[in-house]
Amino acid sequence: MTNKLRFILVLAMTFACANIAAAQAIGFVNNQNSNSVDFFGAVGSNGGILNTTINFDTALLGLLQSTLYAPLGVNLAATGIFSTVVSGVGPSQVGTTAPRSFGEGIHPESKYLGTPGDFQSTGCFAPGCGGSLTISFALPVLAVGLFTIDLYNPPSAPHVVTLEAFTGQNGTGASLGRFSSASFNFQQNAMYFMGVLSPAGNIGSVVFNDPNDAVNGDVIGIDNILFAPAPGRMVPPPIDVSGKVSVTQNGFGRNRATGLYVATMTVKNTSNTTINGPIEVVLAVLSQRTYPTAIALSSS
Ligand SMILES: [Ca+2]
Ligand SMILES: [Ca+2]
Repeated sequence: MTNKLRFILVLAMTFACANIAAAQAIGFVNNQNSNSVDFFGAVGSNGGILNTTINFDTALLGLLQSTLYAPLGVNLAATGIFSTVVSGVGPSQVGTTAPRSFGEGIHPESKYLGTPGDFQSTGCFAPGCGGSLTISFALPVLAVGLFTIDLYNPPSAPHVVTLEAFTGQNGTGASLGRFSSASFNFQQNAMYFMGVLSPAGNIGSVVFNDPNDAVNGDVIGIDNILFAPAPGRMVPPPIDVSGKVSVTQNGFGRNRATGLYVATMTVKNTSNTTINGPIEVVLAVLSQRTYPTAIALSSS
């Protein structure tokens, strides 16, 4: 077989952003009535655009599917009470201890993450009444936030929940900051927002943690996860660097075991400048009978 392939090479350039320092992130937890408003403003002033589509309203009731929002580049890993999608206004627990807050309003009836059990009057004291929700992103993001429902956290009987951001996925890498809930009683069913923003746009995941409240039996829900992709992490369009490289290829040889014709192509940087990856090689003008079935890449 003669070489009937013609190669056009396109290399994608990426901006030098591999060494972003783990700068401290900013928390939005202290203004119990307007955290989300502050968060919206900060996202905008940092050039971000919020994605507000994660509201669980298209989810099936029951066990949360971790890949439900995979098309958005979001993975959800839940434990305890946040493993379940339920429907309603919230846990509706009773308790009038001051200081009370309506937060950012009463949660409208809809699907959310929470326990399917009814603990309105009795409380829920078992270890499984707490839980965690780890939100990971395929590409690092600028900011993440969520609404809690029915949190009972007065100073006299604290049930502190936290939101911590990390540079890596699944709560790995460097911590960018850990933020605790405000000391108010948000029962019944008031929404309280907790958010975190990293100006470096390097949040790989956030971990929301609800320790079991064995004293008060408080249970909460989670709804409406908001996030903003990092503007600096948007993938730049590919740049044609064919003129900076040489392309050589040996002739096709037939592998008797597989019956496939195999060739090796070498791409060499012949310029005096560095070419940053990722690298794409585009094969063009393939004949109808000559096309690659598999391509393996290596570099040296
Ligand atoms: Ca919802
Ligand atoms: Ca509660």
